[in-house]
Amino acid sequence: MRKKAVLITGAAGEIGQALIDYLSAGNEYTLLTLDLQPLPERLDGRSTHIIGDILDQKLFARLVTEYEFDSIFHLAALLSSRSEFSPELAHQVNVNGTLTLLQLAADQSQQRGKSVRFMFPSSIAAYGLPDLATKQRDFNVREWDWNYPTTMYGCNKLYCEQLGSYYSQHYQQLADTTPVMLDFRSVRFPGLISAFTVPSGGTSDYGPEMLHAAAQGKSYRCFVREDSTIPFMAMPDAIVSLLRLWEAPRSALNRLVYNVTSFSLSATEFMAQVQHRFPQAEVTFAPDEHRQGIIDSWPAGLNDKQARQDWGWQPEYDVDRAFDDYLVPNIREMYQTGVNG
Ligand code: AKB
Repeated sequence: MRKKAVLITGAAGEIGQALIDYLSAGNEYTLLTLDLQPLPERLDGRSTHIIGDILDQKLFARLVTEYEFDSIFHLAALLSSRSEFSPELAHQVNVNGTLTLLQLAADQSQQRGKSVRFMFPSSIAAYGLPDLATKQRDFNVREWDWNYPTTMYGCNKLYCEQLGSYYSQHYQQLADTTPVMLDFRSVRFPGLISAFTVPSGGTSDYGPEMLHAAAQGKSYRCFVREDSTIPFMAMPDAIVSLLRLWEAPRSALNRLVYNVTSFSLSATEFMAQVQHRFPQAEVTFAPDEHRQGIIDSWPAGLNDKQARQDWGWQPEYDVDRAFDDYLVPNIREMYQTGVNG
């Protein structure tokens, strides 16, 4: 008899760690987590953790004999800046890895006669605006606007959204019988800011890096221009959005991919928020031409009206609450005590 479990890939990453906290809280779910890295010690005992590669087909062949997955949170990915250093590797991890998981979910949906719910975090990187004038004019983009990514990561995210839609709506469309298809759902995240972890390999990282540097009394060289504006969100809201969409009845959903956002800030405004809480914070601006190009191509804001309408999305943390109630108190405590989370 196979064990029922919720699978989380990329579990040692920022979203993964926060998601494990939430999902393990009520002891309601058996979690199987996968990552190339071990989980931090504080998450010991919360899941069965496997150190492994999402490109390892043999690993998955073994896992499906042991587990039946009700849901999969497929978080593993190489982020936008990292992906530009090795685009082909990024494609393998971000696209081939997702394809393997979709295939697994499709097979398991058929075997158990019930859809596996497949949660996929997408990103503002799926957008590509042509110039700053357009970025300013079309400030809050809708899901179908400007889907012309300029990064490998953005191309991968956009294509995997399409793959997910295919597997959940048209898979094996010429077969004699219609298979039970998986249930794919995705949110396009803005830049995420966690109090407990610092991102690596992303391009929105300057926000959280600036804050974490200030909290440690370190100076920070920001790699984008002062006026660079993108949307952000505090990590608890990111997790809640994933979970709300996960729990929503299928009949309520008018799309498979939804924008979610909380607040938009320019890099100067971000710095002002940080310096308001950490007056000694030293920030200089030394834009990197290439990373700047990526940020300029991303939207300044997201229109998340459809998520609000269909499944009641509403961020809990606006910019002030994010800094005052979540980020700053937790970051201060973490760097004072050295205790993570
Ligand atoms: C990145 O910067 O690559 C990510 C993202 C916006 O998806 N944080």
